Formats: sequence, C-alpha cells, structure tokens
Amino acid sequence: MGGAGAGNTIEYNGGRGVQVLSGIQHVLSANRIYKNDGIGIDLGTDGVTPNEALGDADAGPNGLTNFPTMASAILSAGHPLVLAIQGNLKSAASRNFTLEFFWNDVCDPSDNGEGHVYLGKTTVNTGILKTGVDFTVQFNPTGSTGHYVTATATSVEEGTSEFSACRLVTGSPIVGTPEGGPMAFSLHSPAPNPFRESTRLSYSLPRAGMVSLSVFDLGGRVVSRVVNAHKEAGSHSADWAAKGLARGGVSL
Ligand SMILES: [Ca+2]
Ligand SMILES: [Ca+2]
Ligand SMILES: [Ca+2]
Repeated sequence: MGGAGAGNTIEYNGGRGVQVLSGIQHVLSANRIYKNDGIGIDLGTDGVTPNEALGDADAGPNGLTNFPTMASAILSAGHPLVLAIQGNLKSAASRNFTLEFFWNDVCDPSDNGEGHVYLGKTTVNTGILKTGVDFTVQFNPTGSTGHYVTATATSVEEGTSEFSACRLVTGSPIVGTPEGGPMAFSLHSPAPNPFRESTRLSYSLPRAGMVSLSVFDLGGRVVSRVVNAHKEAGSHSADWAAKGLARGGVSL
C-alpha cells in the first residue's frame, strides 16, 4: 500500500484490513476499511501496537507512529447533525500531522477500530511538549450514523498510524428539529408498573437517530442508563431491571 491513493474500499478480508510490514511513509488516506476480521491497519504483525506513555520513540513499520486518543465524541441531534470530537495526539515533538476521522457501526474486538465512513480531517502540530497536542474537531455527518468514531494520524515523516481505539458516540436525546418541526419521540407507559424486578420501556422513533434513555430518582440522580445507542426508525423496547433498588417494588 506504499503511497496508496485515497478512496479505496478494503473490506471483508479474513484478516487485517491493511498490514504495513516494513518501511516508512506509507500513507493510507480516506480509505473505507471495514468489516475485516482483524483490525483495520496493522503496523507490523502484532495486532494493536500500543502508544507509548510519552513521546513516540519506538521504531518499526511506519515508525510505529502513534494513533490519536479521543476523550469524547458527542452527537447533537438536529439538522444538520453536529459531531464534536475531542482528543489528544502524543508523538514526536514539533511534527505536523493530519488526523482523519471515521465512523463505524461496530468496533473490532481488540477495541481498536476500522474506518467505515470517512468524516473528515484536521491538521495539528505536536509542539515541544511530550504530553502531545489536544484537538477539537466538528463534523456535520450526513447519511447513516455510526456508533463509534475512530481516527488515524499521518505525518510526512513516518506515514499513517493504526486506527485509534474506538470512541463510543454519545448523544443528547432526540430533541432536534429536522425539516417539518420537532422530532416526535414517544415513550410509552412502562409495563408492568409498579413492578418488583423488571419492566419494559417501549418507545418509537419517526426516524433513525441517537437515543439516550435514562431512569432518574426523585432527587434527579441518574439511576440507570437504559439505552444510549443509535436506533433505527420504528418501535423499540428495552427491559430495565431495578437491581437492588427497592424492596417494596418500584413505581415509574
Ligand atoms: Ca501493530
Ligand atoms: Ca515511533
Ligand atoms: Ca509508537
């Protein structure tokens, strides 16, 4: 894949999506890499190569260049959608990097991801501190939405990193205003209610989106996050067990 162009689709491989076995400056940009059994990009043959705690002194294929870490990926419902990502890149000092971001329906069991839908990119310079550079980016994703964001880091000096760890996309409840007015999210009465052990919460969505459904106590504290995921349009239900909450039964 040395110097491979952008925009390839690399999918359904029995193993990793792309392996970089030797050399440096292999650039993998804006490819769709997904549904491979292994991780999306492997520098070497060892699976995920962890980042060092500080700096990036290790050597190997593509310099074993570090991948970004992401502290949050927050999707705000509305039209257009806004996806805000915060994170950090630790690497060699005073080096320019292009960070590319992707979203994915699923995460690899290694916890590091692939790159299904390319979201966009930003550029950073790592500066002189070994603690790296913080970044904040925003995208307006269109089309289908994903559950996980992943990222790569690419420098002219070393090439492209492996994919980052997956960052779960969290989102506000669906209160957006798509064309035609506010979203009609309907939550139906739980059944049974009151209940002793578990109850079923049913809701319906007029269109696909992120759903965050939590149970609060009377003091406003979150008792349980029942749902926090992307859901398709239609009717859904979630079972909630009031573990160790009340001996006399619970009323919602
Ligand atoms: Ca590796
Ligand atoms: Ca390195
Ligand atoms: Ca490294």
